[in-house]
Amino acid sequence: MKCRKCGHEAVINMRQHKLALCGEHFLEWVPEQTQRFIEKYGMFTPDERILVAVSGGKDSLSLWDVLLRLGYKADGMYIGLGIDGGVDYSSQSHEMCEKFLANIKSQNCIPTWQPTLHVVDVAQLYGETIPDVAARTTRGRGKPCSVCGLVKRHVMNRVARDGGYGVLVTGHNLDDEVAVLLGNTLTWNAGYLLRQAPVLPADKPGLARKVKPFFRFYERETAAYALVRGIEYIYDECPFAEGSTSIAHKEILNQMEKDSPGVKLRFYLDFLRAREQGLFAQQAAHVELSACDKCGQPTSAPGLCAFCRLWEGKKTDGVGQASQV
Ligand code: Q46
Ligand code: ZN
Ligand code: ZN
Repeated sequence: MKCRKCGHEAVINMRQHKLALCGEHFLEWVPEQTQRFIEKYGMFTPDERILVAVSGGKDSLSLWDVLLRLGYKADGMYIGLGIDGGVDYSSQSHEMCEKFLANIKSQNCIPTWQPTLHVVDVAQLYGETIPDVAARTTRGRGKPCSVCGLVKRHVMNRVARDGGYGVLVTGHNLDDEVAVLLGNTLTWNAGYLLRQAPVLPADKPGLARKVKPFFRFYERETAAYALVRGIEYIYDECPFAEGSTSIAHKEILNQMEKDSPGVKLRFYLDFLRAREQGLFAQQAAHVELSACDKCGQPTSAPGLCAFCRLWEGKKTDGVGQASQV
């Protein structure tokens, strides 16, 4: 397979675009496309300070790399979840983020910005690791993912607000988005479908807008970018991801993609179109958010938000203090 631009050996063939590219041209193509998506979906402007949630994985580190190379004022945020899983998962992923930062700074390839990495250690700040909180609460029964998602959302909002960032950026790729879309469609969860988008406006004044600049890239493309660019990342998935429905959905969708290249991208873009045309307009009218009595973040329940309720339980159980919340 030859590169469409220069005729050299291609490193990737993207069947859904009928496009094969060599390493050099692929490293140009990914930032170009990212910039196109940023503009097309009105994600952010070069003046805004951007907070990128990095996990040490290929998607988020590649995204931070691309945004910095494009000249955006992008800082990173790493959340230490305290997950070991026999592979020292959290410490390793933290190390990858630090390595990435040191590396990119030393390469002198960032036009203007001096990026920093914010590190939030959940156990240090709130007194317990994610698996510990999960084991103690009904929400975490069985798997810690629900608690983990809740804590990550809260911490991300908090760091963005405290740091004065207008935009919070995550590395979700098309495979992630389509797997969630399939799950939400199978249950026709209109509330979740309404909240699934590449750009989510801030829920409340002072909170950050949430955007996903890589949402149109297939996972194999972000992996290829990291590889060709020489970005070291953690290969292991979080040990709790094993056996999840979203992984099962990804496999089914990949099978469909094999038979019909582009089906994943079309599924997602057609959903966005339907959403824009008002498919969930009725649900939108019914969502009302108020500020949590304790932390001030938006919540659909009156009184305390779900995050603060997690640590309330801890207090009544007498396990420790949640005073830093
Ligand atoms: S980190 Fe957290 Fe994921 Fe691990 S515990 Fe589940 S939600 S799988 S993205
Ligand atoms: Zn080429
Ligand atoms: Zn709260």
